[in-house]
Amino acid sequence: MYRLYGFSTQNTLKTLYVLEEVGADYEFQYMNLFKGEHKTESFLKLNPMGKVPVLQIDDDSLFESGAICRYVANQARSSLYPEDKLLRAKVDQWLDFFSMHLGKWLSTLFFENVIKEKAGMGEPDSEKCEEANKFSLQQMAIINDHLAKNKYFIGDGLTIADLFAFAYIEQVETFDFSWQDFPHVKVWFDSLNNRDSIKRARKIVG
Ligand SMILES: N[C@@H](CCC(=O)N[C@@H](CS)C(=O)NCC(=O)O)C(=O)O
Repeated sequence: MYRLYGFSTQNTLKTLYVLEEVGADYEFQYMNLFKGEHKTESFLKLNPMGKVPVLQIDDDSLFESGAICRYVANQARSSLYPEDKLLRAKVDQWLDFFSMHLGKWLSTLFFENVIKEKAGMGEPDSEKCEEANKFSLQQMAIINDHLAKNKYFIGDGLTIADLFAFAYIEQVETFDFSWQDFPHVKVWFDSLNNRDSIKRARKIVG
């Protein structure tokens, strides 16, 4: 059985979506980041960066949400991480795209507009928001074109790329954002939003 240490934000949610989608046997350990539970000596042994998520696997553990998503899908021999090498590389391509580009910008907007207020960290930084907004809109247009031609990120089959992307994109629901220019992303978003795995995972983090 796995144990996932996590919080209620996108990096944990990605991994929960994959665990739920493959029907993995796991328990969830909520880490209250506002109370610094991720900086204790025992947690730093699991992830020296002091960040969540961390997946404990018997006496071993894994950090970095992308690595966790790949491992869980691989262990389950799930088509969420296809065996074909090129399809697998395409899944990796989208995971990298979201970590390095669109997901990073959307997470900046989420942090500035939502987390800062919750944590009493002051007002959003307007320069950071402006930059993140500009790149988010440019890159949403790129995936809107892609999803106009593909039901999911990799053609017709759901993969971890969709679940990973969804965790970043759902953050737009928490701040001022219009779907108007991104109708194909919205269709894809709604189809994932209705999945039982996503609903179950959300209940777990509360
Ligand atoms: N690249 C890491 C990022 C993990 C990360 O930044 N987690 C945040 C929560 S979403 C965290 O633990 N922040 C607490 C901190 O940095 O002190 C991943 O994908 O797992």
